[in-house]
Amino acid sequence: MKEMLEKIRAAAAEQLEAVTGEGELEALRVKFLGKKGELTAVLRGMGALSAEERPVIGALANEVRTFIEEKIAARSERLKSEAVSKRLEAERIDVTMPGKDIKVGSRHPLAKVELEMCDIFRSMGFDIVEGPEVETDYYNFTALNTPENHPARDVQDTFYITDTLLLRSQTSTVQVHVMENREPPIRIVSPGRVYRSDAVDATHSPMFHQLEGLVIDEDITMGDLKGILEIFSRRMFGDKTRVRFRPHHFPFTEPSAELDVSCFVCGGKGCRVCKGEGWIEILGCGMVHPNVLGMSGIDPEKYSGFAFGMGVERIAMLTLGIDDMRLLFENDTRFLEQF
Ligand code: 2NM
Repeated sequence: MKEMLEKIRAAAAEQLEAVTGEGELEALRVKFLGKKGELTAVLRGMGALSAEERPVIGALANEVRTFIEEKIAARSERLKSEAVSKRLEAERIDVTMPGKDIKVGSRHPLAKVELEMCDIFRSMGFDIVEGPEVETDYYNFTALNTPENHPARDVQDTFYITDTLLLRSQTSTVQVHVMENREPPIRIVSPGRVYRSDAVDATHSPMFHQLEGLVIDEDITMGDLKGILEIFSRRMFGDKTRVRFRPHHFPFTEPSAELDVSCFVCGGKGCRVCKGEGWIEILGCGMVHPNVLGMSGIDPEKYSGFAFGMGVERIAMLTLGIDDMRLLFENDTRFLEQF
């Protein structure tokens, strides 16, 4: 029996040394120390021993049990610390490595130009008012003195949703709502998206942005219109900018005009940007038609006003120095990053 116990001790020592995981370790514990284990089997046979042999073998059996228990505990400790070292190695962080290049977003150049335009008007006491992009034909056309047979009403030009619902083709719709709901004095600009049934090319897009302005009070004259738009032009295009008003026609204003600014690239001598003209057209404007005031509940005998409208993309293209509107909509970050 002594021999058997020594054999168990040797076998346990050898097999425990070869263990590679907690599962295998537990299996060996059961094999050697469990109820049906090898050591228990030997102890069961002790009844057949003589009274002299029994305490000697008993003591040896206990010694072997303690030996195996300690081996198992030591092996378990080593397995645990090996697992920790392995994990530390796998999750090692080299704090001297260069950091990742994190891309930080920024405002779109078109949004920057729109904000700059709004800021100029805000500084002159204008409120910024926004409104719905889906409108009725009343707000987009009728209330703006645009006759039933006017070409702008055509499905060729305007996106209709139903017979009477459409995607606004100008932001003056917002100004009609304001005229209906506020008493003069009114001083507002309305920036926003507008929609026209145009094919995409370098200067057209079915969706673009406008900024329209409206001032209504007693005794507002064409002189007020000219003053405000001249100040705007100087702030937007530079102190040396000169302005020129050319007669024009819009259904919603009378008289109407277009505004040219002297070329801010060549100063008026003629260059590629102004196409040799020395002047660049930037907006349409005029004195609000008495019919427009009247339809929205403002007494044209008591009040007068001026209005203007311009394309944000056009102003952005001029000030950013680009000649294709599509660059503003493609969102190629290599282009956008330049601004
Ligand atoms: C333009 C040109 C001229 C305009 C008119 C109005 C309103 F609502 F008061 F009648 N808002 N904007 C207007 C006038 C717009 O865009 C080229």
